[in-house]
Amino acid sequence: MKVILGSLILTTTLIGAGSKPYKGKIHEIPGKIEAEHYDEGDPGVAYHDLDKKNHGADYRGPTQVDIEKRQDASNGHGLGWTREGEWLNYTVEVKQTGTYNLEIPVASNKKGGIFHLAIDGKNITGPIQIPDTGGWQILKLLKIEKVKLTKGRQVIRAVMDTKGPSGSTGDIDYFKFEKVQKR
Ligand SMILES: [Ca+2]
Ligand SMILES: [Ca+2]
Repeated sequence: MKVILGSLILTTTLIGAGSKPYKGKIHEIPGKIEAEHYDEGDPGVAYHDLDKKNHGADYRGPTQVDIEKRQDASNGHGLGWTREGEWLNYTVEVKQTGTYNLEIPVASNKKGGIFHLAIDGKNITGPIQIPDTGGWQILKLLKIEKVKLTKGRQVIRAVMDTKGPSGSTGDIDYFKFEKVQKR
């Protein structure tokens, strides 16, 4: 029992440790988080990328994550070449505890895979399936409703769970959180 407890404590300590906000700027929620603005830090700390070759644009200098330059994307860039098992951290400041709706533009040639967002290892969105959007160059907006968030600074992790017939999880432009207003 002690061994199991020990490893649980270790896991909790490691999540988010050493993962630092991109350019020192914490993402604010409500707000838009560019997928290409994942945290700074070493591989295995701020992100995990499986592609040996660094695909795409030289947007952030030395990083293994594959960032694609695309004119139709917000900030002119998005994540590309996402693989099953990859993940990225985003340090955020949630301004208000409550329920949020989430918008995520994605692209996939053939059906993509499933991903989710997590905080401290807890899945906050449930499985998000990336559909066939009609091609890698066609972004479609996914809407995820009723994501519960607690006020404060925390690390959101985007986790690529599976790949689809496309061979990838899918291209991701940004994550936009909007607070659900009570009526
Ligand atoms: Ca990759
Ligand atoms: Ca983007």
